[in-house]
Amino acid sequence: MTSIKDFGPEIATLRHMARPAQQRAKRTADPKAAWPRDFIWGVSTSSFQIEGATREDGRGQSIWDTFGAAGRVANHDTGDVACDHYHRYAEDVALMRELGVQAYRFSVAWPRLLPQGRGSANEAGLAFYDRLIDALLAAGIEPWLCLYHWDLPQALDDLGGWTTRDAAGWFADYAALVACRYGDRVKRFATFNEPSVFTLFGYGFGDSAPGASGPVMLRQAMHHVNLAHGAAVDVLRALVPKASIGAIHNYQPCLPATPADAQAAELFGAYWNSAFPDPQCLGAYPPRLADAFAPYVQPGDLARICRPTDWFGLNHYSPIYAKADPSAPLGFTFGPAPSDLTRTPIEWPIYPDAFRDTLLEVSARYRLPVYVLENGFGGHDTPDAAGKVADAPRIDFLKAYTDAMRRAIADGADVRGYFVWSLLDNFEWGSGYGVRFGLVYVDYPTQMRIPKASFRWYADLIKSARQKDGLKGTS
Ligand code: IFM
Repeated sequence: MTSIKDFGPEIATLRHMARPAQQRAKRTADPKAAWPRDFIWGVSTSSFQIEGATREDGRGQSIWDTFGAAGRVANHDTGDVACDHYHRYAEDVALMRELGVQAYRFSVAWPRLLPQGRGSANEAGLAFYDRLIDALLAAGIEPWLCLYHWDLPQALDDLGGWTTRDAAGWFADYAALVACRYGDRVKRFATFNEPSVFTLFGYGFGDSAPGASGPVMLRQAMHHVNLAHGAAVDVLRALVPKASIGAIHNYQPCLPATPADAQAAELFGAYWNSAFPDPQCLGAYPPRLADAFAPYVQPGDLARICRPTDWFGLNHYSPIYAKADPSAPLGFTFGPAPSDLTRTPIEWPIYPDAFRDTLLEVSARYRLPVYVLENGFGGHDTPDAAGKVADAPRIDFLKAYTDAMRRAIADGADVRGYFVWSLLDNFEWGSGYGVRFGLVYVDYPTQMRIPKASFRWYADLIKSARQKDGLKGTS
């Protein structure tokens, strides 16, 4: 059995985050203040969560197909159909155009391009993203392409997946294929989405695909994902002229559920917030984890990982409350949030000040322009008798979080864009289709799309922000 002690010396790397943000001064943003010039408004999705068509046109199997087929997702849901975006992408691009977004962050399904993860490419899969990218460009929407949003080809997992060092080379080859095919039209590339989430849940806690758990596999996977990131940055830089490259990290205060959980929160925070951004942007594992990772780090690795990038992608929803749990595979687990915090219907604390603090923290620590590439509200929306989805709580959430973002910008955070998660209701991983994050409601039996009230609210926000931007004149 593992405990916190297995993870190395205790060094307070995240002490600055342990002070609850509610104790800090609250200020209100000037509602008339304009957003920064050229601020980018967008929406995000991911391949497995929306595409469906998992057995069509030569796509290979991914670890999430396997996980779903094993009945490990709520309600025995699978990604087989999802939002049928593979066939309905044109309708979805039209919705984005109506919304008025300037950019769309999506991911490419590695097993659609390389059914075995390496070797022969699948022309039908490549052609799908040609169609999508061309439709976006025709609609005046900039494609932001993420290489990896968790759908590892099963064939590679059979060879050890991220726990093997070879994975970095497989990923670099896949990145080269993507760069060569789409680099004439796509300039914004992200290597990974939320590497700490898919490694912690997939190799640490064991409740996401591929369902492994234990500190050794976790650290191997984390280090190899870091190596893969560095290798892919080099490949993209070499193959795509004027590429603008980043990685997307979830980053949020990791606070102790009780005073006795302070060490657990520090350790959880080191894994959750720092294990990827620190080596990728600062060239070192956080001190709290350095000894634990030492067995996997070969000479030259940190230089291979820390490659120059152009921006920091930030996903943020709420703070984490951690508690020590010696029986958990990693010695820590999620603890209860304070009872006085309001929560979303899926029990995530609503805490906009923590978002403001995080933006300031990330901007100062990594000194890169920040793009918020996910923020949103998960609920259980249903259409009313008139067929409308009146999601006032989501609007309140988005208002509060965009207001907090504006305050962070006013206080000096270099934030350049904001993307709502998500355009559509979609496959919410282990929760299946029971949780809805979309600005657009998806009626799964008919695949009808119904823009929610929040869709109209976000369209208005973008319109007014861009009008103010236009009024400012050129910079
Ligand atoms: O749906 C996920 C997404 O895939 C990654 N970030 C968090 C979202 C909501 O849980």
